[in-house]
Amino acid sequence: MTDLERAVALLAEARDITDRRLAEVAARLERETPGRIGQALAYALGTAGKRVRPALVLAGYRAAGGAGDPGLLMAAVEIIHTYSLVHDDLPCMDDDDQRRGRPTTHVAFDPATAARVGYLLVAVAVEVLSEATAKLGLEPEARREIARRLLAASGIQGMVGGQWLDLEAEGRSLVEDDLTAIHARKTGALIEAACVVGGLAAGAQPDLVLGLAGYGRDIGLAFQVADDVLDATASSAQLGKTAGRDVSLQKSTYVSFLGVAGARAEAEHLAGRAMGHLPAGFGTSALAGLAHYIVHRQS
Ligand code: GRG
Repeated sequence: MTDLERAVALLAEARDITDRRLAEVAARLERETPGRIGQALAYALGTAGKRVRPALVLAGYRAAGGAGDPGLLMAAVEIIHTYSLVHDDLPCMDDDDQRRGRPTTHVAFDPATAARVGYLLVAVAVEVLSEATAKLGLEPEARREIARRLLAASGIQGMVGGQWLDLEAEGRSLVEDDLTAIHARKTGALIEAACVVGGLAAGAQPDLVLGLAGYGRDIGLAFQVADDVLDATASSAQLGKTAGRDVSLQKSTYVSFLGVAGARAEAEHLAGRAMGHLPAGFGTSALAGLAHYIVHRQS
């Protein structure tokens, strides 16, 4: 099996595990939250994503020797990602009407409902995270560190801060370093945290945690560079969301700085560099394959 084939198999496994866990969470939320909000929560959780972040949790977990079931941890990370997509698509942010091949949550319901869904999902993610680390039987210190890493990556130093800067930058010209700082926080931080919490859940030693963080940082950036390329080159049908948004929102992107070929080369460079962070013997085939997949994906 090649590295890429191994990554594709891992992604399929992660998709299966995550979809099952999210369906359980969605069914519970729909029971507990009557009416439209419950339905909208289940709608948002029911969309079919690639589940790249759960696959990275699983790969980090297994690289550190984990042999249990990190399914709830994978789901917690995906719930944070799902909330960010629901809010990202809102009229006050990127104002998009399609996501994962379906109407966005605010189009299927309404913007106020979608805003509430996003806020509620943050609390749901923390609840699922807490259950995940308890079920894995982790010590309090490991549970605390996993929560700290995931929530810090989601907050002002990570995803929210990156999105904020990204919105402020619309219509303004940036230098490449500004763009890298935005991408690293908006998209890279959660991807980095996915790798790290996977490792921590399996008791990874500090050198591996550091290596997974470096690997995650580089593939996280590569992921957003590849996203810029797809936005400029793929069709809406292929992406399941509106293509060409970066140009219509006048965003600076890696494609606007480097052109399509230059951006592709940059993503490739970052993916190669990512593997160099891992300590000798831990650069597993699945991690190598995922880095390759992230750069060459078609959606
Ligand atoms: C309050 C300012 C403020 C922000 C709230 C909305 C938000 C937080 C953050 C936005 C983060 C975001 C949407 C980043 C883009 C990341 C990205 C490239 C998403 C696409 O991920 P894929 O390709 O999607 O993994 P699927 O659908 O496969 O899961």
